[in-house]
Amino acid sequence: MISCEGFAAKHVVVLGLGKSGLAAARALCRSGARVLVWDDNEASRLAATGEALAEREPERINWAAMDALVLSPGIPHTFPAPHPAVRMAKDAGVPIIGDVELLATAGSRAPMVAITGTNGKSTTTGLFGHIMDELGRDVEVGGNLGPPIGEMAMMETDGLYVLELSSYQLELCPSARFKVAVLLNITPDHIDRHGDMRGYVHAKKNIFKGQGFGDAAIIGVDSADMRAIYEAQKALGGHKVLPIASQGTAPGGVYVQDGQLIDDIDGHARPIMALRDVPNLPGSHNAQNIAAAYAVARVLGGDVQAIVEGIKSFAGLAHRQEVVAHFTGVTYVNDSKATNAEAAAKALACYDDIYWILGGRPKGAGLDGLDDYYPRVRRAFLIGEAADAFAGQLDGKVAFEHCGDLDTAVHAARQAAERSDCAAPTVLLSPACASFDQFKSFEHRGDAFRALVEAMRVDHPGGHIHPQINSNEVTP
Ligand code: UMA
Repeated sequence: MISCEGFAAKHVVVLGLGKSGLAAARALCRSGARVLVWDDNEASRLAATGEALAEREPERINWAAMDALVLSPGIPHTFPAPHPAVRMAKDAGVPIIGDVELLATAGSRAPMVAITGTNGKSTTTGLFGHIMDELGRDVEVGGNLGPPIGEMAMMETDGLYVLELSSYQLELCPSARFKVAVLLNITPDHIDRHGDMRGYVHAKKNIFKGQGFGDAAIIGVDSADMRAIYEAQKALGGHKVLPIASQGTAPGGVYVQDGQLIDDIDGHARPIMALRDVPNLPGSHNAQNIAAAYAVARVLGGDVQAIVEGIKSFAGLAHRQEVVAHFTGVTYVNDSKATNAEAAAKALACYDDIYWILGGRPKGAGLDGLDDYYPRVRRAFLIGEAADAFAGQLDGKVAFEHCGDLDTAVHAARQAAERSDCAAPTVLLSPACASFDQFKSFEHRGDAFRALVEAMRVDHPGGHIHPQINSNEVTP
């Protein structure tokens, strides 16, 4: 657990008792801070009763006597409206920080690598953490994915913190200085929390804020907007700035061309590996993640061959195009994390002859933008609240059937796939929907898919079940 000695004997309010807040409160208490906690949700407060944390409603706190407010990432401090406690803290001049600031001020001399971006940050973080692990580096991987910051261990100079950071977290860590900061891409997301796209981009760019001589910024340049961010960072001088690209070249950086990963960091473009040798990270979206993780490992002095071995041995992340099993000629893929059409598109692009399980609680524009992938889909199996709407969108384009629930859909998809004359059919759970109509979370839905597939496979002992990837661990 991180030590927050700088907060010893300080009065700190922790708002939000979810994953991040609870871990922060525990770390602060252990470091001798005088901690008051609050959560607006009674159930969350009840869940924390065994923790012996002093609860106090924000209205009853003497804010003038407080030294900091530690805000959970999910709690708004600007848009759409600041939480009342934030207003009270601001009026009293109390600094508002997040858990990343606790790590940044913890006094560990282990460098921090931070990874952000709208898409791919979890995979890049997991992959890079795995590479470092394979290279024998002492790593702590966590943040927005995996263990919360407060639960991370204190490390010495030879350790390395590998942090996936959200735009929310990047707004509340004013002292953080990242040895390597990665910004993969930015497309509209979380606009409600940042006011507009400018606010979102501004939050993301905080990742570079504390950097100076000896640090490196690695920036995806696949779009004009991202290229502009790259050029602006380069113009600042001081830190090293490297481009990465999954489409087109990136002189002085790392890029993917004709399926090959190219390293041009030293100005001598050389092919490093074929991406087809990384079966657990399929698709062009993963090309950028691989380029980024490779670039960070190289910047930190990793041996090229060892990095390549690390990339090849990465098992992937749970619920993201996770190969669950292969039997009777059918491959089963769990992509439960795909909660919208954009995410589902990435999986649909990777396989031919797809038996597609989709549906759940619909989001935004439903299946808009997926038409190009329909020739790959042999049949769709609809579940959950979105079934009728999706049937309307698929009508005349893809054969489909209403299955109601996941259990029925998995069995129907299996039967259809096994009876097909396709050489390598894939049963793909990529729902393009939230899970909350039938499951607690996308993890719960993905686990249910795995359990159903494993149960079916009992009749086919010749097949292969891939070991489950632990969703709480980022490094496998
Ligand atoms: N709460 C209040 N008042 C409010 C709002 C929330 O008291 O007005 C309380 C809730 O009752 C709840 C707690 O705050 O008990 C939840 O806090 P939180 O939403 O920050 O959730 P945590 O469980 O602490 O999880 C957070 C991140 N959540 C968000 O950013 C929304 C987790 O990222 C992260 O894994 C975790 O900290 C550990 O660092 C999740 C996420 O969805 C995966 N992230 C977004 C994303 O990836 O797009 C950014």
